[in-house]
Amino acid sequence: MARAFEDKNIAIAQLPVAPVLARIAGGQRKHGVDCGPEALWPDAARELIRELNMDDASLTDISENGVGLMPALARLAGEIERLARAGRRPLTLGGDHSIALSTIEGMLRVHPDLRIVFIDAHGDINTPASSLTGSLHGMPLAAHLGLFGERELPGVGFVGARLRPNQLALIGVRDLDPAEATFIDDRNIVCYTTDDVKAHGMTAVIEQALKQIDPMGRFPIHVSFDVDAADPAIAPATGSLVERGLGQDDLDALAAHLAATGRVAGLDLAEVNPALAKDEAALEATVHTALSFAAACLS
Ligand SMILES: [Mn+2]
Repeated sequence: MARAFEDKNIAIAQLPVAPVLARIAGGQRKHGVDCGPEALWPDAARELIRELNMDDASLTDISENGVGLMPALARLAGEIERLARAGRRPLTLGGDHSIALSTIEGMLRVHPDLRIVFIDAHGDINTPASSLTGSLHGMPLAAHLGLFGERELPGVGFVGARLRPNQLALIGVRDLDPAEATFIDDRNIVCYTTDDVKAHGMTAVIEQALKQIDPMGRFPIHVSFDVDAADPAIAPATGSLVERGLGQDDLDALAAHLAATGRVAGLDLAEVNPALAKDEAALEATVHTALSFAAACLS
C-alpha cells in the first residue's frame, strides 16, 4: 500500500505547473492589487521558476474589468477546475485573496479529499454578517465551509461549500477577528500562529499540521499563500500589513516541507500590490518573497 501512495505522490509533483493570472481587486478596497500579476509575471516568474516543469503555452488570464467581481471569480473557478482535470498544477497569481474562493472551489471539484494549507496573517474566515470591513478577501474560507452562500451574498453561489473543517490548516496567523477565533475554536480547525512558529520552529509546526489534517499522508494539497503572512521586512508591498510575520527561514522551511510531501497540487499567491510599494526595492522584495516560496513549494 505504501508503495502505491508513493507512486501517486510522485505523479502529483511531476504534473506541469500552469500559470493563471487573476487580475482581481474587488475583494478589498485598496487600489493596485489587480496589477499583482503584472509584477509577478513574466520576467520575475520566468527567472525564478524556470526550473519547474511549466506549461505556459496557453496562459490563463482573468480580469474583473468589464464583467464584475463575482462573474470573474466564478469563471476563475471553472478555469482552475479545467486545468486540474487536465493534469495541470494551477499556479494562480493574484489579485486579492478573494481568488481563494475560486482556486479552492475549482480544486475541490476535482479532488474532493483535497487538503488546504492556508498561509496568512489573517483568518479569512469571516461571513458577510461577522466581517468588520465587508471585504470579500476576508471571507473565502467561510464560504467553502458553508457558513454563508448565495442568500447572504448574491453571486457567491458558484462555491459548492464542500470543505470540511478537518481538511484545513491555517499557518502564520496573528490577526484574528473575535468571531473568527470563536469559529476556529468551535470547529477545531488546525491553526498555528506566528507565536507557535517562534516557540516550536516551522518544521515542527508544518509536520504537526499535516499530521492533523492528513494522518496517512495521502491527499493532494492546495497551498494558498497570502504574502501578508510574511514579515513586512520581506514583503512590504501588500494591503494588510501585520508586524511580527514569518521570516525567510520560516518560509524556506515551510516550502521545503510541503515540496517534500510530493503532493502540492496547486498554489495561490495573493495580495502582492505594486501600488503600495514605497519604492522599487520594496516591490522587488515582495515579488521575490512570493515567487521564491511558490517555486520551492512546486519544485
Ligand atoms: Mn488572506
